Amino acid sequence: MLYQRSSALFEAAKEVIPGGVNSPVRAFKSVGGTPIFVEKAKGAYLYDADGNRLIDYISSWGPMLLGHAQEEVIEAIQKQAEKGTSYGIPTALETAIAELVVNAVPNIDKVRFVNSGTEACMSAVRLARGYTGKEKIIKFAGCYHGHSDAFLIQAGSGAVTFGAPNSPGVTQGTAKDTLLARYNDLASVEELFHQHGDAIAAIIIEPVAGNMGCILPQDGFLEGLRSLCDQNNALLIFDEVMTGFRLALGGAQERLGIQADVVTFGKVIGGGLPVGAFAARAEIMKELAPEGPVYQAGTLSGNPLAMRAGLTTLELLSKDKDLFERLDDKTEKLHLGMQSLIEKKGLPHQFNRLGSMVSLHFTETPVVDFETAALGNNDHFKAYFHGMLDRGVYLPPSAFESYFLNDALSYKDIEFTLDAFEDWLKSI
Ligand code: KE4
Repeated sequence: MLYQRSSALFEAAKEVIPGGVNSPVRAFKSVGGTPIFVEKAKGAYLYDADGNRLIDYISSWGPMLLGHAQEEVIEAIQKQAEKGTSYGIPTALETAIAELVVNAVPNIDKVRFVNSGTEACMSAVRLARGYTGKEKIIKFAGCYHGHSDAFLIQAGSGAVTFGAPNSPGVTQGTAKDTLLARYNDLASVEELFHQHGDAIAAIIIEPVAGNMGCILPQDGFLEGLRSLCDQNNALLIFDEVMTGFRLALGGAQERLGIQADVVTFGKVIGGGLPVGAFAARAEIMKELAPEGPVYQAGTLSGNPLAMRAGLTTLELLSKDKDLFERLDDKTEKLHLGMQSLIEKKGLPHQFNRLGSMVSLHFTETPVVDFETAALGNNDHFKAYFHGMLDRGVYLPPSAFESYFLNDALSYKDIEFTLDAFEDWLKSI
């Protein structure tokens, strides 16, 4: 594949944007090489600056569940834009999408819209602290909840890729209120409650982790967190920025049958425009300004263009009952096809998959937490990433990311991907 124009665009970008990107993981630091620059996308395909067509397995890190430039979503955005793009004044549109979210997601009565997953998670923690009157939170090594200070304590995703789990600029004062546990290790959480019990406001967790690659909760783990929160009057926050409206219409709560107290959203809920949200029972949400004392605000929160993109997307999801089954089936075909090919090759490998989230780790050790995810052979991953990219398949440029399949992906695209994988395996 040719990348001349992307390389030139990257050089120009680096002159005026730190690292040439507006989000670190896009810079290909952990896989090496020059990041591609995209010119347009349609359905399951990206079209880069050099005219290469690439099958997209990141779907903008989750939002593009329906595929890129989905006709009804684009048309709805175009029509909404003619009415103006931002008012900073309430609209009926916000109520319409809020009603859809409240009806689709279990255990919530009210939802507040913001502009990113980071904002949603940051606000959810402030709300939990305000509601409980307690200060500490528990997060899990390798889970990523956005770049708010309280979370950049051995964060997953980009920060792990850069091998800098504690980011400079995060103060000790902040760090002391974030306690770290190990994913799938209930004893590590029990120990923290034993040490800090009455000071812990909440546990925040990705119910299915997607920032260490994809990692599933082991049997009893989430149930154990639920009872620890009940025993210690702490709130259970499900960060469903990735899993929300992806694992099921009702997200991980529906798919896994676990009740959270607060749920955060991003990605799919905005249909490709900047939207985050956090939601809970009325008795918790009433603490939020202007009803209650916990402050949270945003100029572009509930922005009509973003609300229209999100509402149209969620309406399409709600009407298409088979969509999640189709996504599950395509993801299973990709997983099992790759698995049989890599088994024949004899390369150490682990696949983790749930719904349309999947990841391949080059290790014999089952990947169940951050430590085991870090055992993956990154040289193999780099070769795999570039080998697939050169054969027209765009995977997440980090071993610590989940793939996100979208509904525009065809079975032919999956066959193409498996052929590319087989060809790469033969080349090493
Ligand atoms: P944003 O602020 O990036 O919208 O959302 C933060 C966030 C919160 N919670 C979870 C579970 C997330 O995965 C994310 C963001 N995900 C990353 C991908 N691992 C976004 C990609 C990026 O950082 O560029």
